[in-house]
Amino acid sequence: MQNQPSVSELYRQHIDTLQQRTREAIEREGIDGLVIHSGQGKRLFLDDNHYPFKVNPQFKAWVPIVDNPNCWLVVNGTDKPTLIFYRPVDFWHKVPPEPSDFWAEFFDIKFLKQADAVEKLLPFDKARYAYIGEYLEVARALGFDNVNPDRVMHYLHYHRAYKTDYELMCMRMANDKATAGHVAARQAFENFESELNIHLAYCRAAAQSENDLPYTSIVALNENAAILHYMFYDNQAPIQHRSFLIDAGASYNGYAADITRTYTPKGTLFAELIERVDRVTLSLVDALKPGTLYSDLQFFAHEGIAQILQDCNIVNLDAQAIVDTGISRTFFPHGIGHYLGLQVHDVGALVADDRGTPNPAPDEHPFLRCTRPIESKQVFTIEPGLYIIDSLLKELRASENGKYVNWDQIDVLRPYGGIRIEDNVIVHRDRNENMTRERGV
Ligand SMILES: [Mn+2]
Repeated sequence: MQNQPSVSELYRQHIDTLQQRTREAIEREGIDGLVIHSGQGKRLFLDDNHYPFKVNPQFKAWVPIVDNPNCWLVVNGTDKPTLIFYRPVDFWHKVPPEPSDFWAEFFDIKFLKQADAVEKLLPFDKARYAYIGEYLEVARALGFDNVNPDRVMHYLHYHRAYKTDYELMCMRMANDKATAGHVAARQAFENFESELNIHLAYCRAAAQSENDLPYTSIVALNENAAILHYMFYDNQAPIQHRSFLIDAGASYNGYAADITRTYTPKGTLFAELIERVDRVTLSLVDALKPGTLYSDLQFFAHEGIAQILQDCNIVNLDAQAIVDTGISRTFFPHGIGHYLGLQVHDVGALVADDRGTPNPAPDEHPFLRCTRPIESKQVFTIEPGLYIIDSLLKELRASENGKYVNWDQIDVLRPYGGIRIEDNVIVHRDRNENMTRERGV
């Protein structure tokens, strides 16, 4: 076994990669550099409270500061990047300490005491720089005319699909935390806890507060598992714990994990369905290979789900016909997965090139979130599902194809809601690394 490179060494290479991407992006745009804004606090309407701060992903791509608004980066791909670090005198809020982490040595750090005094720390010739951030009125007031230019954004987003070794390390750490949460959540389900208590058990084991998590966890018992984005935590335990779907992640240095599991006691048809969907997930992970189109996995997934619907007598057709008639889409109505990284649904996935030429999802699978060929250094989720969604089934029942469905089986399955099983996978040149399974979840 070779010695593992240190975090500092991995980060040095990461910064080198970002510098090189910046050089290319600003050359294409014909400018001298980028000014990247971490963001600002956002106040609630008619209130003096703030929403939780969510940092600009273009900012956290450079530096793992996710909790400090009013910071700025000035980068040109050649000079050492400048970090303008906000440290107000403030007895109301926590003031971040002076940076001393592994990343600090890679920046020229300037301190900013007052958010609105940043102008004199920014480059003088604003016309030669582009502002990258959310606050367009702030950019204009500071004198930036070039704001989030398409050419730059397309270039950066496209190349962000190729993760650096530092980023892969961060994503493994995020999977460490999330899988610890999943183990605890499963235990809480087996202890017949409420959705809220399961959620709290998850946060405690992942050692993250709700604001640290990369997205709102889905913690769904019984029928609620059929609601794809169920974001409610019932504080009453149900009378019966038939099934449990949890879609929950964790963050590390700004990088996300995004994992889903579904559980039920052994011995039922639903338990068999979970086992079968799990096999579909694993076979799709095996199909992730450099050179394959990610969209092909969407078709493989429908074949797999259709086979289950046939084998378990849910639909009285053969698997190919279940796909061809579109019936499989009633049971699996979402995309097979997405890029994962600084954002849970990471960017740059629906384009043909680094100019941003659109390459949208096919008409029959509008929710597919990636149409690029699979390449090494990319990180994907794989998340097939099988759900009993009444609104979609109602349409199916009223259609020509309604006669093929075994509605008695639907009635048996309805109280269990649905199934989704989602892994996080790094594609290497010669193998896949299933970060989630390797952690025993
Ligand atoms: Mn996902």
